[in-house]
Amino acid sequence: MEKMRSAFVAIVGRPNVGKSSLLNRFVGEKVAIVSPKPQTTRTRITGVLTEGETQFVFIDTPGLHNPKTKLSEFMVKQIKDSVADVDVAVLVTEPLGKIHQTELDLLQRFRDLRLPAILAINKIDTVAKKDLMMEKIAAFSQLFDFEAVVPVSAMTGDGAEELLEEIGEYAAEGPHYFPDDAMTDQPERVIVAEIIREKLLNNLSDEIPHGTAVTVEQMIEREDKNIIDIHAVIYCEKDSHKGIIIGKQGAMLKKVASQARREIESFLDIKINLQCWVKVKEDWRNRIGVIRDLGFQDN
Ligand SMILES: Nc1nc2c(ncn2[C@@H]2O[C@H](COP(=O)(O)OP(=O)(O)OP(=O)(O)O)[C@@H](O)[C@H]2O)c(=O)[nH]1
Ligand SMILES: [Mg+2]
Repeated sequence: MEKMRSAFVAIVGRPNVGKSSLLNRFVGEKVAIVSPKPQTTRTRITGVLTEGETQFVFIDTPGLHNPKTKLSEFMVKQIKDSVADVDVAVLVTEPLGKIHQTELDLLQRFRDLRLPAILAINKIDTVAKKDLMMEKIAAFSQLFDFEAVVPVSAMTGDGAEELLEEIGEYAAEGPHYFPDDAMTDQPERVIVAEIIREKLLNNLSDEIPHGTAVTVEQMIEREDKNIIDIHAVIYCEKDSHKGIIIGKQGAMLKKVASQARREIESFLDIKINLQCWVKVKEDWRNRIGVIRDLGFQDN
């Protein structure tokens, strides 16, 4: 019999570079929400892929940024902790643009931990001319001795196999820590809440969705019917935000809820009845007690 192997992999990088999209691409299912807005991911999200004897355990992280609230301090700590105990890190970056201070900070972290790192240049579907991308690769390679540099597109899947192969080099002999058919360690309730938050990010402008948190208070399957009643609460920071989230005659909330319902139904593979309430918790992102209550805890 072949030996069992596993690889723990931290996916890190700046906000919005496509870390969660890559995770979803590897796992083959949407286990992390994705949006065009930076700072979408707030916690460490584990995605699991088992291929033959090798189990990959990916840890998706919030994008590294300069924290401005207690919530973002928590997010930044999640990133630092996530690289502490893995076999390899994947630093995700975009093909163009300069190298940012936060990326230099991550490289320093890899050095401190003597952690092997692979550079993934994501979104290559967006660049027609590859020479500027080559410049960025050269600049990064001068700064750090990467184990490999892999151009990839989480969107089209180009390069994903190659990247996985490189990551597989760091699999160590050892048991599989998750069942072979597992895709994530997140409870269903959390995924449901995240799907609702994704629809808020996609439908509302700038600051408002960043100040929202979603919790699922109730998720109960009816005895007689194939239907689940879900009660969710959307927290926001101000009364004025509450008005915008609800919208004219409830139009915005209806839109968000119906988009979320469709996706939750296909995720759970059952009909659902989704009720969303909007509540205000002033300045919650700066209140430690509140962010703990909302499930942001160190584990
Ligand atoms: N064109 C293109 N867009 C991509 C690709 N990968 C991700 N995106 C888009 O980039 C945006 C950000 O993607 P995410 O996966 O949420 O990025 P992230 O790094 O997880 O972001 P944070 O969680 O905020 O740190 C979304 O609009 C994605 O659809 C890609 O390969 N090509
Ligand atoms: Mg993300």
